[in-house]
Amino acid sequence: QSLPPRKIRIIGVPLDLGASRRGVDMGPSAVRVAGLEARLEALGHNVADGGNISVAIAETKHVGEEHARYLKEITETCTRAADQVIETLEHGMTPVILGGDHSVAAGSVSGVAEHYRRQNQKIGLIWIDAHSDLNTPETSPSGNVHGMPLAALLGLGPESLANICGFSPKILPENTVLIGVRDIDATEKENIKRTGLTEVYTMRDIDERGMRTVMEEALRSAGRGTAGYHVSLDMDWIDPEDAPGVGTPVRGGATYREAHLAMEIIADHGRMLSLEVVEVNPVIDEHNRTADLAVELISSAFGKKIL
Ligand code: Z70
Ligand code: MN
Ligand code: MN
Ligand code: MN
Repeated sequence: QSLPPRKIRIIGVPLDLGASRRGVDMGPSAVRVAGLEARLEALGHNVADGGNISVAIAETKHVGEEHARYLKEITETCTRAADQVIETLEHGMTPVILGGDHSVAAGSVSGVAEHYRRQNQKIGLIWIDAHSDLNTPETSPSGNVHGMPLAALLGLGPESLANICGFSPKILPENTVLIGVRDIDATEKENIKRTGLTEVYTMRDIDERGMRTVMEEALRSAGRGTAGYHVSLDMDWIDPEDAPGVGTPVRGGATYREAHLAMEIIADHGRMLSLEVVEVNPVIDEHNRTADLAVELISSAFGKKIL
């Protein structure tokens, strides 16, 4: 029925300072209410909920720099998330991070990278998203930090995020894969070239070559010469028909079936080091459908099989 049992720790990061639309701070609650812990335990895993990391709310803070709004508070939150992830891995547990907006990834991935760096190992990164999140404060059209975490992890900036855990970059371009992108700013296209990323699988690639081929290639690149990989799943990857409750809905996303298949293939390969699911927005969801889907996809990633 499932993978070898794992010890899993859930870490909630109710952060919404990185996005303009409010409400993704309620994402961790919605995913818990959808039954995450019980569903993973039903698969035979040992699951402990580590609660939420403390996060500032917009009403008590100043926007700060217009080109990277709330960067100071987001960096503080990401640093705490990185520490929690390191502590979780040190205890032999697999972190499951619940966002919050995608800027949390600048912390979670840093934590995973730091933990394996101490063992002289690299990690890979599977970034599954409608967006490429490769803006810097200089290129961002919005100033929203959730459009920047991948740039930070690859060492482009913003500097305070890029330097979490005291080293940069956290991952190499050849071990970083983007899956499902369909909304990339012109400036981000330049940044893709600057970083040397080659493993960018757009929705067109998925349509033309199929989910299975894309995933096999992507996992091979992320796994080459690494301890394994972190999976960062932005729920806006999935078509708004099936995932209406997300920070930034974009037409033309993955279907329910493609999304499950991708997670099942990740489970089959058995090399996922940590998982995060971000951008669930209960304020615009329909009866918690998007959070329910998040729980289903996490279950598939942890070995749930149809038969
Ligand atoms: C745009 C920006 C973004 C997520 C939207 C959008 C970025 N490229 N990321 N939703 N998760 O503002 O930088
Ligand atoms: Mn438990
Ligand atoms: Mn994103
Ligand atoms: Mn996105």
